[in-house]
Amino acid sequence: MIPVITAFEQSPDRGKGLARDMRVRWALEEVGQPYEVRLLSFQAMKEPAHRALHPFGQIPTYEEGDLVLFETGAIVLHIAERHAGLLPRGANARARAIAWMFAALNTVEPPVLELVTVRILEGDKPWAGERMPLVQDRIRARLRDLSVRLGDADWLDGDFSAGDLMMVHTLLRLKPSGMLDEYPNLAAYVARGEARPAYQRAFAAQLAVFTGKSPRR
Ligand code: GTB
Repeated sequence: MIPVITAFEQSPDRGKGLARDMRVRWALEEVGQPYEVRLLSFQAMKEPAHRALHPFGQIPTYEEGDLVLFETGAIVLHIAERHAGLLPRGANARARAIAWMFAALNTVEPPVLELVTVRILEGDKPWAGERMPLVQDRIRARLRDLSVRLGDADWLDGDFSAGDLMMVHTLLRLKPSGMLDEYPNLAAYVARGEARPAYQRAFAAQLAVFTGKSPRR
């Protein structure tokens, strides 16, 4: 059964791979599972037909036969549990890889999203200039700890896993800020993720939505 995911018809990032369908595309590419994409306008995302799949009217969703999923953490975990390649075989190592997925989503991503909020949604508020350094400090605290834990390893816990996939994609959102470069091992970690052939294929596919040119496979 070929899964169908949803993505932005017109991504605000203009194909930079920052929208979260990229995580699902990347996971599917890592495990070699072909997929189809249904593109949605902002209006269609809020209509009842899509809200039946995603209660918050967002992308991405994942449909596979009778199964409908939303939330990238749940979707990537589902893919990783059903295919080889994104979770270790050993029970303890597997649990630790899943813990890194949660760490990306629950511990690292919230302050990263605050940066976007203060820049874009609150940028015109008189207090935005004062709030920015507070938000940046919270991000640096997470990056410092993550950098120490990663050390000179390639991936967070042994081989590349769904935990790294979620963490790399979360950190990518920081690239334009320059903050990642303050932690060279994290910048190299993200670059290693981006260099993976599966990432490259997923990136090309989402970029093609923006450029209108089909990706070369
Ligand atoms: N927790 C959910 C998950 O992980 O699946 C969050 C899903 C989500 O935030 N979806 C966003 C969405 O549908 C798209 S990815 N937004 C529309 C809405 O809420 O109405 C977030 C995103 C959007 C744009 C950029 N960008 O332009 O750089 C990056 C990331």
